[in-house]
Amino acid sequence: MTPFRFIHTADLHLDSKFAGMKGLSESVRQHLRESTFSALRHLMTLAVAEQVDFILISGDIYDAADSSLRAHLSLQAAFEELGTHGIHVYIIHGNHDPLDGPRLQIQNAEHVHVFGAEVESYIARRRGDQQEVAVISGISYPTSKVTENTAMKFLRDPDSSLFHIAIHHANVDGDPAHETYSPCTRKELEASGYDYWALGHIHQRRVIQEYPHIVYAGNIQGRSVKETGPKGCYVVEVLEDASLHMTFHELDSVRWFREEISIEGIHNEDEWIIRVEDHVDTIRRLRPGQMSIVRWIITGRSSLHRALEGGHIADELEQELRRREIERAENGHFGGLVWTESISLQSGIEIDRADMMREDSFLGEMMRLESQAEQDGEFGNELIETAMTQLMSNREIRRMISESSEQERQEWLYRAGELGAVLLLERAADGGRK
Ligand SMILES: [Mn+2]
Repeated sequence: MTPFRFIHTADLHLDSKFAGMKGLSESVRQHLRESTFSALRHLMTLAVAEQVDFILISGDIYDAADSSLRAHLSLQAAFEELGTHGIHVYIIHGNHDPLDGPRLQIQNAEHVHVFGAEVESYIARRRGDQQEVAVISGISYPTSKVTENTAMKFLRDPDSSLFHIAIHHANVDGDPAHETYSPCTRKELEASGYDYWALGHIHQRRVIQEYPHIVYAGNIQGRSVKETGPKGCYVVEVLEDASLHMTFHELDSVRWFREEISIEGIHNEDEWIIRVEDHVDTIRRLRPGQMSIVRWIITGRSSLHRALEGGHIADELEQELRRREIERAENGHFGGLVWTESISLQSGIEIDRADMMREDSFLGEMMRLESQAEQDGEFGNELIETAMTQLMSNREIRRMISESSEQERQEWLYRAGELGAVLLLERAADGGRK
């Protein structure tokens, strides 16, 4: 087999708006809005440095169907640059940028191949000697909702000995965290005869299996606290003996973190503030050249919990931490910026939960219910639904609940349990036991 190399990337979501972010100053917001474009520039630099023969983009190039002019022009400029290096680009559109959207058409230059609404195939060549190296098949979303299993439309040519690549924007094995568009199974892809499934749609990168390779490249820039950790693309080398060598390359310029800080052993507010500040500095040292966004998750049990739960200190610290970073940004220091997305209280009072759960009391009963809900998701959902019946008449609250993740609902339950315990214990201390 003739050796060659390519980049597999997906879900660029160019010009993402980061609309849900609170408390940003104009300059920090601007910097954040730049991040998807920076990641695109990093991708281009990498393609040239790695001398790849071609790039595959597995859908959701634009964040919105009516892509901005800026997103469109950036992409055109990037592709033109690739052209000057003889690097071809193979693109499909996904649910965020379907073919029927009002966006501007990507110009079909000689080295830019945009797949249509039915499976099409191209023969890819090696850059230098123009040897044929691979057959690349792909299909774009005609509309934003594709509920049919379009993977079944990919048919490998049985007579061709070339390496076969399928580019697809799909949900393999029904990942519940993403819309089940183009649903298909790992087994179906494995049986298809293709050598490499270059997948997009799921933003968490993952090599589902090897030989044949079924791979999600993940997105190139995290877009929310649900997308933590390094984001980038794969450089894939196909060697003479048909073995594959894959290397992940970071491309993101803003990185998301969920960082746990325990209040264990801390009993006053000043100590706690110092502990949080220390964590901020740690992240800053970790990422001196880039911006980081962090959700601080306060865990553990100590007497400090009542102060955190009852007062404004967490809110005030959140604002103070943001104010400091805004000041850094005003002075032009975006490298090492550590933005506090939020401080999430998941700490608890100093109680022995196990003890309390055995108690024959209202509190004990509440703890048992909460614990049961933690273990049984369906029961938990029912509990939340019952508890929220009155609130459900509010449209905004209905929307929040329907869009919440399993993890968020678990966190609400836990918080509710802790808050209930604080209130009940206070009542007991005030009168009940006298
Ligand atoms: Mn996407």
